[in-house]
Amino acid sequence: MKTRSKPHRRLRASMLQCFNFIIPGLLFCNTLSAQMLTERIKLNQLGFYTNAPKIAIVTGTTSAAAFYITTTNIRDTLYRGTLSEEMQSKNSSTKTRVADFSEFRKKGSFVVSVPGMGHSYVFKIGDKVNLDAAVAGIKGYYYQRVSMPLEEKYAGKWHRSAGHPDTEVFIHPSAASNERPAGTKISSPGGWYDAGDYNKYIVNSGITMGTMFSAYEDFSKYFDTLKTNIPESNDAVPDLLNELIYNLRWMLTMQDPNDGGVYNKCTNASFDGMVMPGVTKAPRYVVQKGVAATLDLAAVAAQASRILQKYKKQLPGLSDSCLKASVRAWQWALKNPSMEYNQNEINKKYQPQITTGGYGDRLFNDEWSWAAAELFVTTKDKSYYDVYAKHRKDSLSLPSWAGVELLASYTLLRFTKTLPVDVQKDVQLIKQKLVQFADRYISNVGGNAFKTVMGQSPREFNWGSNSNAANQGIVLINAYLLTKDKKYVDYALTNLDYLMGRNATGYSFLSGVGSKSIMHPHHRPSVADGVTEPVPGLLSGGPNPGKQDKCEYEFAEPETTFADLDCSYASNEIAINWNSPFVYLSNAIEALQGEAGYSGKKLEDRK
Ligand code: 9MR
Ligand code: 9MR
Repeated sequence: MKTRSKPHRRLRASMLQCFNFIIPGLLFCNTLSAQMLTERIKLNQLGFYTNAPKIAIVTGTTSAAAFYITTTNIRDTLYRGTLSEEMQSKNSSTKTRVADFSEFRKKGSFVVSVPGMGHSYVFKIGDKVNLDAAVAGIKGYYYQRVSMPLEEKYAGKWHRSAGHPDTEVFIHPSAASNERPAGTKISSPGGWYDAGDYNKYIVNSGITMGTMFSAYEDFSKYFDTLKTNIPESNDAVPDLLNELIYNLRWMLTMQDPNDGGVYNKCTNASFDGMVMPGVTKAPRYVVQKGVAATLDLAAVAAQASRILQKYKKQLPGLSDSCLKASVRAWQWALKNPSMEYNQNEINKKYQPQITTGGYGDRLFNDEWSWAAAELFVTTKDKSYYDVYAKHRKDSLSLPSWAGVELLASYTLLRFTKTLPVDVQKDVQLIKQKLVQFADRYISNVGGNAFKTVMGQSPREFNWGSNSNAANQGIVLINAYLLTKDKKYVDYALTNLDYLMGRNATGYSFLSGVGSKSIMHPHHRPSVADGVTEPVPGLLSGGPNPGKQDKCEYEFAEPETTFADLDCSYASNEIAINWNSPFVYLSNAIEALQGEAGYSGKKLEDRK
């Protein structure tokens, strides 16, 4: 059916609702319900690009066969579509019908209306529809900055004083060395708070920085002009890089200059209460060094060094110091290859007990391969490649804080053309694997009740499940960059749609963005600042049937175990390693909307 855009051909939406019902007495009721907002229609609450696939998911059983796209006052029907057959979700008892209106290409603001059910939130069709989310996701990091006040002109109503200064941080007994005995102090200011808590963890900073530096390397032209209203916005360095440099400088302070090893974290002994940052004056510690932390810093600093070469004038010495730090970290790891950060073991030996996040990774192959790949691409020293090849696995897996090998693959693929010929051949195999990895995700969408890549298996719903959705999107974007096949962009977009509302919970998981976004994240400033709205631009962890926080949940199935409650750190905390793939995905989609364009065909017809 064609779009009815000419005014004289428009039908009254209310009449259309009623045509579906034979009994005239129902006419009035149905008109009313059509005018009521329903949360049963899940969609990207921001909207859709004009030429992109457009899908809303109607949840629950309905006798309606059709849906309508109407003006926001529900008066004028501009499009009529047929709802799909009912589908049963694999990840909960939710039943769905798909409303696919991809062929509707009118710009403006609309709602989806289903007879007998009501209408959706207002959404837009046009250009740059996800830009607010993309920019907010980057700005989220500014709000996480540790040792500086957030001024009102950048932070709006979430302005606050500086948090932890971290200029006097104790060497914990687990971290003691000859040059730095237990109880002596170092300075380790700046960086971002990890999450809803007030500690700073190198392992989690590793994947976070790598993901966003990769976003920059893949879309540098786009980021070079993107502004996020931060204190550095008027200098000659792109805002995204300035934000990353804020955390990078902190990471560098976590390296022991005496031996190149890197402390696992800068932390309180135990979690602060739900108060504003810096209110408690509990002592801060750096704890034992570890291979994961040290190799993560090696990887990040090698990548930073390569990127910041362009800014030697603006950032004198930084690129060079990063490379030095990276190589020294690498050498420390070679000398201490089995140094694991095991908090339980450490607590058996030393005081005070450290009970904040562990990020205790025991398997280092992926950190070796990632650090090696970054150092290889930056220095072109082939010996690093050999270490990479020795440690990499045969199959690809989605990145997580404990598994970073895919970041190595991305980097090698990004720079294939600059690599020696024999390495290029090897990298061709990685390309094949990555495209297969992406194709496998795509092949599952047809059977998914939400028509998203996310949700092909209940196992995807773990602590921080939303980062899985975003990281899958990155796999697809990389498949697009390698093949230039636009279908990968369309499928990546299904996961951005997921995060912005097309999911079983119906929430937009990014604070401050969307009609029904999370309001009560487990995030100390959002709880304690007295402002009704949570700090914006932060991605909630998402559905996690583990319920490790023992909060009260309304639902208990994999894709619905989510509570928008501040007690729920297992489903509704925010974290830097979850925001970063969101930043990559949302900004990649924005960067590609014009360049790649879309076919405008229905998603199902895109195979
Ligand atoms: O606030 C902490 C959060 O950042 C962590 O992810 C979570 C799991 O380690 O722990 C939270 O802190 C809770 C602690 O574990 C138990 N007592 C209550 C704390 C605040 O809710
Ligand atoms: O993201 C981490 C998740 O994979 C773990 O299962 C969980 C429990 O150890 O910890 C998560 O990380 C938290 C960290 O330990 C402390 N800061 C908040 C992080 C997000 O909840």
